[in-house]
Amino acid sequence: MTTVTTEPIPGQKPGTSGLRKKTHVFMQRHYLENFVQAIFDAIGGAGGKTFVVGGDGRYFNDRACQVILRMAAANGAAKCFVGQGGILSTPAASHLIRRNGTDGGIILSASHNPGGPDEDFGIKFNTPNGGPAPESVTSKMHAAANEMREYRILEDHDVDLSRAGPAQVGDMAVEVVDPVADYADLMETLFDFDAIRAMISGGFRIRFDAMCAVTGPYAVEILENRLGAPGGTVVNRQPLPDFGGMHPDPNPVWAKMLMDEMWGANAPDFGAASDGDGDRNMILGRETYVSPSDSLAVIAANAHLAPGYAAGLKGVARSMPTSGAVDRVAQAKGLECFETPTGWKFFGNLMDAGRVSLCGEESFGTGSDHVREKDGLWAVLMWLNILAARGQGVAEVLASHFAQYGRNYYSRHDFEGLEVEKAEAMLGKLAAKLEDLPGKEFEGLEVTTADIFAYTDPVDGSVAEGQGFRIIFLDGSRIVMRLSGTGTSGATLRLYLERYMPGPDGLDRDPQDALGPVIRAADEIAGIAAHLDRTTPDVVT
Ligand code: G16
Repeated sequence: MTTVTTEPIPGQKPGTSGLRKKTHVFMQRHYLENFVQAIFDAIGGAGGKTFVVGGDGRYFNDRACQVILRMAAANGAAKCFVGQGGILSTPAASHLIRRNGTDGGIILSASHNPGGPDEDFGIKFNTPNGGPAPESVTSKMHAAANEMREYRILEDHDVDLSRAGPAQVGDMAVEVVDPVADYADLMETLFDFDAIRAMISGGFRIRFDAMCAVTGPYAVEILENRLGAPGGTVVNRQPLPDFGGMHPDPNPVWAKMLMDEMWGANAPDFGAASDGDGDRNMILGRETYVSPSDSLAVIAANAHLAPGYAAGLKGVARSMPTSGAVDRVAQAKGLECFETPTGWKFFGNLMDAGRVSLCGEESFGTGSDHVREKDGLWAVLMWLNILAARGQGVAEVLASHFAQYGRNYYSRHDFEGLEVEKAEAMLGKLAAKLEDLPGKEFEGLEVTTADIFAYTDPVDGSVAEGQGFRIIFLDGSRIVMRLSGTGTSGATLRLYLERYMPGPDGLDRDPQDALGPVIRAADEIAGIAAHLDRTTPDVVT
């Protein structure tokens, strides 16, 4: 065991979801080690503790796992559960933490960001409840990293992670576990696999795009092996260190291959994709795109059709930028509905306290209290269960949902690769004029509220400020703006747009068209084109 002298490295500040940087930054001397030591220091040391370790298999995942194991051993940890090959999807890691009652887990992933030596890497710590560390913990990590003078590591051979079974690093026990089995078993307890199997054997066709990322083996086991979908249902199924050059972000832009198939001749009945670490999902029907906000609302309205949720939901929560579609379902069903800042970590307390059992975000994240992370395949299975139980297709389910609740037209426009100073200057000017906006009219829409969202956690009273700009209009339309907290270079402006139409007319318009006045109002109010020199967003979801 050696104690290595080091120095604080600037910039080790976790963002929306852990520390994300370019891979070459993580591969710099001491970079990973400093942060791992900061994690252990922030949780009061690793002595006698147990952890889960694994990641999405991106470039450097294998080396980082070995470093973490040797550092955990040198810091006195009793045991680590590691996914075979160093692989664990984020929801599977969350499940393993909870199932084995560990003191937390270290997950290696930059989620939906591309992977490879020139792309992105990331690391995050999940607490014993299986969820992402809250800000009270991540701020301690940042503080510890800023003071870092030495870290502890064991000089040892690599652990053989290629086979499941027991192993040893110094005095620390290691258990290499099948990354898929426990997770797939959990899914069988939540959903009606018989009904889904019957629907598939009746000719219902599925395409699942794993985007050469971590969900390939999970989707093959669940959809093909356990549910009987034909071989080849899962495409891009082999996890690769660079995701085969794909950008594993399941949205209409990056999952283009799947979109083309779903809009092509002889399209399958159902399409879905997941991201780098398996926690995001995109749901599609034939020529039908389900916006994540609508998906959350449809699930809230129909979750009782799945055996694991037959008793009804405890309550629901959505991130502030997510549309209010789910609020309407909650109101109709008499459920508590919470609005939290962006970041899955904000749902943890609500789930632990038994206040909510369904959560969702516009950023293609949906999940329940079966784990403490969003869960891509869970959302896919929930949809399949709903379709099987209702005997309807995706488009029919959506149409009947809109007919009942009205439609919250919704879109997110991303402006990527911005100069940080320019983006901040634009938002600074917007902040200065917020209090003058109420009462003013833009594109025929009157502003009623303009503020910067702050959240007080109803469970522990912690306060999160500066969580995005909100401009709300008299008819309920909404503009939200914030800078992404998951990028690794420059700034990304996220512009969220929403407009409600009660129906019965006007429920099947093109969202960009329906949102036209809100989009123009956003530019008029914030001066996006003028400040950023951009007229077209890079990604529209
Ligand atoms: C992470 C968080 C999500 C958040 C998303 C987008 O997702 O876990 O809660 O909604 O980032 O964050 P931002 O808008 O700041 O980029 P993931 O899938 O990247 O872990």
